[in-house]
Amino acid sequence: MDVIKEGNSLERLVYRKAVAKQTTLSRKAFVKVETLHGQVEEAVTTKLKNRSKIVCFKSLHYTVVEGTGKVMLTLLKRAEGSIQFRVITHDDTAMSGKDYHMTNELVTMKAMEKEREISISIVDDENWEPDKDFFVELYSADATSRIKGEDTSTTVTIIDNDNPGTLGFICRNMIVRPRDEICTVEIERADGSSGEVSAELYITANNEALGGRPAKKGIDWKDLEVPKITFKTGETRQSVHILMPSTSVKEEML
Ligand SMILES: [Ca+2]
Ligand SMILES: [Ca+2]
Repeated sequence: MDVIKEGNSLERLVYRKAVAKQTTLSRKAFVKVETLHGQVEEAVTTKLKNRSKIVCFKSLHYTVVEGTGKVMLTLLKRAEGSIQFRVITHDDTAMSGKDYHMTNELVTMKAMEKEREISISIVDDENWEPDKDFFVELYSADATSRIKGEDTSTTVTIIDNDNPGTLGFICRNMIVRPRDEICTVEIERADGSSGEVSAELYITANNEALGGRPAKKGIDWKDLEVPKITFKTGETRQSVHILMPSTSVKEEML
């Protein structure tokens, strides 16, 4: 079996599908996968009972990486002659304005035109978020009803491309001197810095700090006025200053 590694967003997407293909008993959804401009579309392989006789989507599921900026959908005309219809988006877990741009577009396909590509804009934000879906559906020109057929509705899945990283102490064991009045603790955000992240900070006594006597709150250290740290997008390092009102002997704070 090939070794499959997870890399950037598009590789991650193909990776997920490859893993799913190897683990699922049903291969219907994975018979044909095409990659184009950061999106993957699964061709319709199941025999639908009720297909549209007028116009339909070529694929019932498109998956696009958030940073691609748009998803391209292919429409197939089945009716003879010229037709007019609307392409309308609907929220599912993805919200219009926040995750993609709402579309309500009147489309005309001429008699000789059999296929049409349309695009829907995807919002590339800086926040980590789970993968989200929205629907695109084909309606009558006056927008009163959806065109009959299982293939007049398609799902678009947006794959997040942001990595919030992880927070950790740069030094896990610090020794402070008797004359120090402040203990400065450095916190690093590693392996990604997309979006705002925060963490709460608690200080607890180390029972071994003072030769067997626990360090005492209020004497050996003071709690932080704001026990929370927040990193903005792109911020990777911050310092927290802990006051030590009565440090007389060597002690460990954390
Ligand atoms: Ca992004
Ligand atoms: Ca995002």
